[in-house]
Amino acid sequence: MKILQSWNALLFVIFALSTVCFFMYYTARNSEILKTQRRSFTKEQAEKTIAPYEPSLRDAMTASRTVHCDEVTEIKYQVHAGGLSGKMKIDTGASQMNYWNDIGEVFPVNQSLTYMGKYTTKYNHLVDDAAVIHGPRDSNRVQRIAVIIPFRDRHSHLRIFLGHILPVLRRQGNTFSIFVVEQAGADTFNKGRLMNSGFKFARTVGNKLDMPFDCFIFQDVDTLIENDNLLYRCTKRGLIDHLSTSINKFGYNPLCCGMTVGGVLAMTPGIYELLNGFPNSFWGWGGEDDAFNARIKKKGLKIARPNAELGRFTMIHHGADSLNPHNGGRLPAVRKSTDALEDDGLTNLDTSVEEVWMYATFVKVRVNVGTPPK
Ligand code: UD2
Ligand code: MN
Repeated sequence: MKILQSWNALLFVIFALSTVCFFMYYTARNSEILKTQRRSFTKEQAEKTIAPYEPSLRDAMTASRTVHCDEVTEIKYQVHAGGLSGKMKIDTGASQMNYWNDIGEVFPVNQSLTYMGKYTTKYNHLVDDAAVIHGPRDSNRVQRIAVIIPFRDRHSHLRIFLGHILPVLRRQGNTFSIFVVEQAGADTFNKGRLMNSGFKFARTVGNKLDMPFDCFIFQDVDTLIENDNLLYRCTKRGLIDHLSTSINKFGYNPLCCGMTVGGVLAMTPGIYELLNGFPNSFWGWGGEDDAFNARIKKKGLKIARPNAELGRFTMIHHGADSLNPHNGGRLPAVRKSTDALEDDGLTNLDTSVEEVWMYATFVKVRVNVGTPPK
């Protein structure tokens, strides 16, 4: 009898243990399923987002594009099958894909472009060149994006930036052009004038190509997207998208960049025009972005921001540029800037395009922005 009892006890223990084990296994398995689902959800979501672009994305995934320039015969884009890739490795070292060397400098389009408003007739070289607009061209469903980069003497950054952004823009199925707007000469840097000049230039080129841009992304050359799930596009009608909301330099703290508009900012041309672009009157480092922010508030427009995870960016480490000294008067200037909103910006822009180069993957525009007041 005793033996029977201890057998019963043993069986009970075994039963209890296996129940516990099964329960643990079941929970673990479920959470594994959950994990997988979460993962595949992200992927599905990604695929859904790029669904309208599918045929051309497929092209992009398999294609190497032939660019009609003498020096360049072929550029190969590496695109991950399956679309977006989520968090990306940021390599700010020199080992980035060597787009810069691969592409070389392609013919200057015109040496003597004069005032921006008048140059269009001289622009026939650009008109049917496949190098200007990349990605799907086939339908009016796609958003055509102009990336505008203010630039001078940051070639190492530009090279890293291009190596980093081109696969992202491809992978995301975007239709895009990249305009590097370089300030000519050695006067103090004026980012606002470069933005306005780049905008006007790209707008004219887009119209000339009969492919007007629907979305402008104003982009610092040193600021690199970290999370490929963040689409490089204008997301919602009527809103301005501030993409770079959390930046390594500020410990990814959204309190830093979640209130500013520096780094990477996207909007439709209509909104940019409504804001009269950036003020032209800010010379040197600082203030032009805050003044732009003040314009947005003044016009009662809203800014959309991705969450801190999606909006992660790396700013390549850099020091101060000798030709971009701090603008000492920027704080009062920002405070006053909205008074002059209608008179200081696109409406009174008096810059001129000096030279234009076509590269296989971007257009470089060198602009004479004038000189700062003495
Ligand atoms: C902040 C802002 C930036 C801008 C600037 C003040 C963020 C995340 N960034 O960046 O958007 O408003 O302050 O003006 O808030 N550049 C050149 N050559 C030069 C100088 C500047 O190419 O000699 C270009 C380049 O694209 C650069 C950008 O201008 O990324 C902004 O200048 P910055 O990087 O020196 O400014 P930073 O990092 O303080
Ligand atoms: Mn910077």
